[in-house]
Amino acid sequence: MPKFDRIVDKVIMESDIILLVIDARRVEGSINRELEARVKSLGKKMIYVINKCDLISRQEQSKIRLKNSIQVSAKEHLSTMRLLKKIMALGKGEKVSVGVIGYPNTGKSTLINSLKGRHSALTSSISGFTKGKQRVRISSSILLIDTPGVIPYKEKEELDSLIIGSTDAGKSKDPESSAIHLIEELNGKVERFFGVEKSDDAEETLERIALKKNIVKKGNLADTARMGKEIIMLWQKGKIR
Ligand SMILES: Nc1nc2c(ncn2[C@@H]2O[C@H](COP(=O)(O)OP(=O)(O)OP(=O)(O)O)[C@@H](O)[C@H]2O)c(=O)[nH]1
Ligand SMILES: [Mg+2]
Repeated sequence: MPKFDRIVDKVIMESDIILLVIDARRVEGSINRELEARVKSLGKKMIYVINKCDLISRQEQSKIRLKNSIQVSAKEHLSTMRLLKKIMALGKGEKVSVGVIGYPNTGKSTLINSLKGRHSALTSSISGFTKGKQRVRISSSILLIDTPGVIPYKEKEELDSLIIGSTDAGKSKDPESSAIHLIEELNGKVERFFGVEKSDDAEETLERIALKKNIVKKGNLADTARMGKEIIMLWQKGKIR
């Protein structure tokens, strides 16, 4: 039995083409390998849709190497028509069902709306928003199927999951260490956002940011847990980029 939702598994089985939606800010970390393996084992055609490209620089975009992928921004309608053409080419003019799968909050519903051109799949910045599958016909030959996001199940994926927003900042188990990792990984972006100097010690950076923003607890000590949550939230909302 696959380790993910039955609804998603059913959608994979009934689809001719799968769009695996991933987050451009964390390509490797937002590909669910179980899901990928399942699609491959069923011999389905798959396109990796690297979404939220508006949140990364052109230079970062050019560094991404992934076979059968396309970089888009569902929100800003960048390259979504190219994706549509790709789907039509794979479908060879026949009627096709296209399953849209991926982690929560990667933008599956937004992508469907963008492809349709009219709002018909509900979206939200809160992960886990889409509950059941939803079918959206976008043309006489293409039927898109929206799915609930597949929840990451491994603990080591907690940081990935926070970074792509599959786990809400508020639900982070350890916002302090996650924020510290995030500061390290983003290599200066957080420091730039808050206007503090970059240092090799991300823990200290987090403290300095908290003090600067006056996020303190008793005794005027930096409240790094609260500040950590705030940083993760700003990242999830695309404010820090
Ligand atoms: N910046 C940016 N934000 C995006 C893009 N696509 C989606 N979003 C945002 O990401 C959040 C999640 O979008 P949804 O479309 O609801 O994501 P989903 O994958 O359907 O999420 P679940 O239904 O919870 O699994 C929303 O706040 C969207 O506005 C994009 O291309 N760029
Ligand atoms: Mg959704």
